Amino acid sequence: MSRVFSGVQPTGNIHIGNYLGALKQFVELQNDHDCIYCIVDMHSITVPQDPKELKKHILDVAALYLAVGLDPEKSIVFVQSDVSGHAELAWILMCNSYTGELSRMTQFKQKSKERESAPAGLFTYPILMAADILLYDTNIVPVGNDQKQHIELTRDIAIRVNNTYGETFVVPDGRFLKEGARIMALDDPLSKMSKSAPNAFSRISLLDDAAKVKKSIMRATTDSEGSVRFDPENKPGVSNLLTIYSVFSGIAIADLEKQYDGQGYGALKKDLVEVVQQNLEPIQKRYNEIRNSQELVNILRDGAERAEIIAEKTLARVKDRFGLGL
Ligand code: ATP
Ligand code: LTN
Repeated sequence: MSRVFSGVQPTGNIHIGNYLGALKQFVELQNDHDCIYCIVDMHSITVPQDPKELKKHILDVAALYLAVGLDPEKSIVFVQSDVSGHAELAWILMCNSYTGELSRMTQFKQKSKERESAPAGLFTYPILMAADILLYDTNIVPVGNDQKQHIELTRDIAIRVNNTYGETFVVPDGRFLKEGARIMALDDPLSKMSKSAPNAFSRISLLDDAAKVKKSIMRATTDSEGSVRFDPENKPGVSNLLTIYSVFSGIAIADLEKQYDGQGYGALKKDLVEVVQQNLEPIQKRYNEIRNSQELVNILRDGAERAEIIAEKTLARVKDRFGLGL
């Protein structure tokens, strides 16, 4: 069975972009793949975090993983910092990566632009991500489109090490969805929906109540044309709403265009509010059941133990290839 690995940062509540672009795939893959899903807390400290909030968000994301349908019987679910091999392998990979290739990463350019001086960890972030993936001999990495460049870099590093030190790493492939891989911000359909954007109405979090969902969608930026048509270039706002509608409801975009032909954006938005609320309801119910349970902690502990066994094997192989240790 091929191995799947992916991660989400505990930097805030998961939004429908994370869900439609990544988590929905996680759940689909667990039936016929060997899946490992991680809460990448060490990635989140590449920008300052409040320690209390971070601890809380780790459990929030873990509970959401389970609430959207990840089954600990089928998938390994764990917290990155519980398995020290991630940091260890990252160092080895760092010594086999170049500052030039890291400077080209658009996420680094964007995130470092926002601050006066950038932490070194923000620069080496993609290498820790490569370590996460390569540590588990991963074949497939389900992620949103924004991670394409990081996956390419991971592949480059794996191929480079294999060429220099002999077959060491499995070279992974990214898995990107056709629809949902890039959900845009509701207030600015030219930027991706993001956990960290200051305007809370720019996103819908999986834990938002009905009133917040309604307000965010009814306020969403559209255009002045008034016709419901999928055209991301000229009508990014309406196209984004159609994508969200389609992925949540399973109705093809072309059918939605027909259904709302001749109606204004009001009708589309009103129905979308309902579709989103209906989808979030069971997720929130399960989340509330599990969030404060001992079961959640036990699942993460057990996940870390299982992950560590695989990680240690890979690390031993890597150290041997590099001539490290006794
Ligand atoms: P931030 O929003 O704070 O920049 P993030 O949500 O991009 O953070 P992660 O939590 O690590 O960062 O992302 C988890 C997964 O969700 C990744 O696979 C990422 O590609 C995907 N993802 C993030 N934003 C979107 C989006 N707007 N549309 C689709 N997928 C997304
Ligand atoms: N960089 C990713 C999160 C992430 C990840 C990973 C995804 C860290 N390590 C390994 C897939 C595999 C992000 O910001 N979305």
